[in-house]
Amino acid sequence: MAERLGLIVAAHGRHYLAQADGQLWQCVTRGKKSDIATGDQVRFRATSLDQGVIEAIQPRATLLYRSDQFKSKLLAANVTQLFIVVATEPGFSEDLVSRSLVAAEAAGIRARLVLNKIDIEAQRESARERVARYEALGYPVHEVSAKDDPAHAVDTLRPLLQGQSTILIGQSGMGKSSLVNLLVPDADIAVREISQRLDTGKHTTTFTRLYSIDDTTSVIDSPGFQEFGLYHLSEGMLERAFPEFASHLGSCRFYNCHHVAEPGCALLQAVAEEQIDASRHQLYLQLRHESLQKPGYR
Ligand SMILES: Nc1nc2c(ncn2[C@@H]2O[C@H](COP(=O)(O)OP(=O)(O)OP(=O)(O)O)[C@@H](O)[C@H]2O)c(=O)[nH]1
Ligand SMILES: [Mg+2]
Ligand SMILES: [Zn+2]
Repeated sequence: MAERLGLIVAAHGRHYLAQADGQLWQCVTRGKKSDIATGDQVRFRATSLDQGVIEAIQPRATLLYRSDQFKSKLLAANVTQLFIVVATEPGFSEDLVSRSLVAAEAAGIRARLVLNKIDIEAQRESARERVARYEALGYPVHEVSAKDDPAHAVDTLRPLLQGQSTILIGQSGMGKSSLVNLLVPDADIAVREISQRLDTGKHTTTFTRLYSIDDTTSVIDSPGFQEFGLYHLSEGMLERAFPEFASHLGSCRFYNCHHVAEPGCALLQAVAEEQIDASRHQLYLQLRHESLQKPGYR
């Protein structure tokens, strides 16, 4: 049977749903390969009226992924924009937000923060203070309440989606799916359909799902995560993933400075002078440490 070109709209284990020719195809890979991500364009061969075998992945514009010492986990392919969704309640981890931002920078994907649940007054001011730090670094912050003021949430976020492939990521319970349901007409219906076919059906999101809004606009909902390993990033990639480091790089005494404890390090100097937040430099050191644990690196 003829090969078709499809867009992967859901990935669950080694099962993939491809959208092609106006329908969904349940696809598998050959052998044990599972290196396909939601957002990938693939070539597949139909094996029945709605099933297929993936033959090849088309070249990717971007690839977002996490990794630890042993394996990497693909989040999504070809996304152009990351919405990091945080909430007033439950509280969010700044470590995870910062790691998500580093991942976005390293992948060449623009990032924004969405502070959801601003209707919860008790935590509102402290959450605002915590996201303000990221705003100061140049990442836009958008305050919304999916529940209390859905119209405002749509007015705020919908224009930002146009022409972009946007993924919403964040910890469980922040409101990613609630926002996707507002931004994508009929998203809940689609989720139910996919849940049946991929055999899940819980409230919390268990797989990454892409919704096409029009030819150039899509939105991806993803499961909440607790960890964001970045073992795959080299030292050189790491130092460039912190935008506030940029103006200091190249000014260190040693051209191959690691910015750990070297004399004449411009980054350490900037930290001492409080031009760079010490916690951001600390994260750089931590991520550098992690990437050096990886067997085979360097
Ligand atoms: N008070 C309040 N609750 C909200 C708001 N948005 C979402 N919630 C609630 O927060 C809970 C979690 O929302 P979800 O949209 O499922 O969160 P999620 O980020 O998709 O979570 P995972 O799929 O587990 O990663 C639900 O009970 C929502 O009703 C909001 O703006 N205000
Ligand atoms: Mg969800
Ligand atoms: Zn240095």
